[in-house]
Amino acid sequence: MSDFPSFPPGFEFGAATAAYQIEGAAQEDGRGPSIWDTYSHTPGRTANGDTGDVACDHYHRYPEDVALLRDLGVDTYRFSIAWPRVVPDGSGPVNPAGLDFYSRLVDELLAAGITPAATLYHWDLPQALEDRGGWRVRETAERFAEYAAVVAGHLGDRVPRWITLNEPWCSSFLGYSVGRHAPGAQEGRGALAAAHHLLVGHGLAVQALRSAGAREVGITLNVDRNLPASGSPADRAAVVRADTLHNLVWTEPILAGRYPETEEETWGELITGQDFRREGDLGLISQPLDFLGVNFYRPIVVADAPYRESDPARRVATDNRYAEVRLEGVRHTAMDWPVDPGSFTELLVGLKERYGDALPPVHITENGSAEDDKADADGVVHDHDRVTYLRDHLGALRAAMDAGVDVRGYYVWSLLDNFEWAFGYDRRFGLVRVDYDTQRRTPKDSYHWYKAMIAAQRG
Ligand code: GBH
Repeated sequence: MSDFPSFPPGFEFGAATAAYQIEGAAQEDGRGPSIWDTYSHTPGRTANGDTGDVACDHYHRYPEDVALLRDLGVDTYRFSIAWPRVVPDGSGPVNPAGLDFYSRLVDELLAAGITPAATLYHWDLPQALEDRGGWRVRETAERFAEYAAVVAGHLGDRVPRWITLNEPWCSSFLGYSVGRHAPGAQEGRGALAAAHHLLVGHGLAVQALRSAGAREVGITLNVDRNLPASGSPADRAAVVRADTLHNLVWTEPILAGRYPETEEETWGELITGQDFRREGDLGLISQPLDFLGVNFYRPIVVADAPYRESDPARRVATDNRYAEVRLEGVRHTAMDWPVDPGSFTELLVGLKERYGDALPPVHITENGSAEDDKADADGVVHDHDRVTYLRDHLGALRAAMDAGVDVRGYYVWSLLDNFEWAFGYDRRFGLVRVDYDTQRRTPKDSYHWYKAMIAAQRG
């Protein structure tokens, strides 16, 4: 079919999910509580009070889900491991039943000819660690490395690809500054300390994974494409602050071994005189990676704006004197996110221009769209808009590769409709429809399209 973009031999196609969004079984087999259990069970935090208690019941239905992946024809599947299943209290005893679940999942994938790619942390911090300060304190990074060593020791011979953290921006800034993700804090220096300790945790986990013989190690970032609302110097300066907050805080230490030179103009006194950074941290954080995982959904248009909070003592770390502006003239998804595939190309080319040979090969670890799916009585969904989104973003990815960016693979978000964090079950990203009353899975048109696209590559 001529409207399929064509990719070089060896390019990998996959699908992605995350533990808390699909597993359910929140209290089974010794799993401890995570910050997302606490947060979602707190009234007013999630849409409709939705929680991940049951989610897609993947914990019990994983063989059916792996069968869907096999039929889809993917090369690889990205899932995440729930830290509180493996180490229920965040430190101390390991829970063999938790490890066993992931061991069975990995064996099921391998038997289906699918390469497992495991994320160690997709936001579900053991609550016991949050009670001791969470990512605000360095101890959490140390506990994370211990957990990484346990998991890698158990699965390292069967899982070739490891991702330390998923979108640490969300863990630090949405969790400790915006407050729209667990643990729901709204802080200034606490969020900046969390960002730093996530970076340290990443570095320590890379060491633990390497010692256990892990083959490919990387991290997944939600690098943003920030566009100025106008050509004015004020709006351009706002873009610099947005880039610092969203991107440079991660990419500079990880890829260039330095802190962003624009951090003072972005955070002022929140970042000056901080005491959470230690000698040697940058070396730890900037260890070479085998790949960079990039999640891309949409561009963000920013305009200069005043501080939201006039009292400097009460400013949070995301109060950076800019506002998001609606991008006009393009379609918006059910998340109200603008659809602009060209931004995907520009983001990747921009990363290559900035970091050159220091940019490792890239895997797109998430891309997809939430749409206002209408299911018929049989659960069938004709999600034309999602197909168009995927086709255009794969085309944009191909364009970035043509422009010299070394991209090795693409994971669609997501295999299944699932728990979309603060939006609960109201937003559907799946290629497969989930009926949450019956847990029936029904492939959508986008599933059939993705399957045909993958098959066409092998022509
Ligand atoms: C990714 O986050 C996640 O890795 C994945 O788990 C998620 O399901 C997927 O994308 C789709 O969202 O309006 O303040 O509540 C992408 C970044 C972070 C974007 C949370 C939406 C909501 C912020 N997402 N954000 S808020």
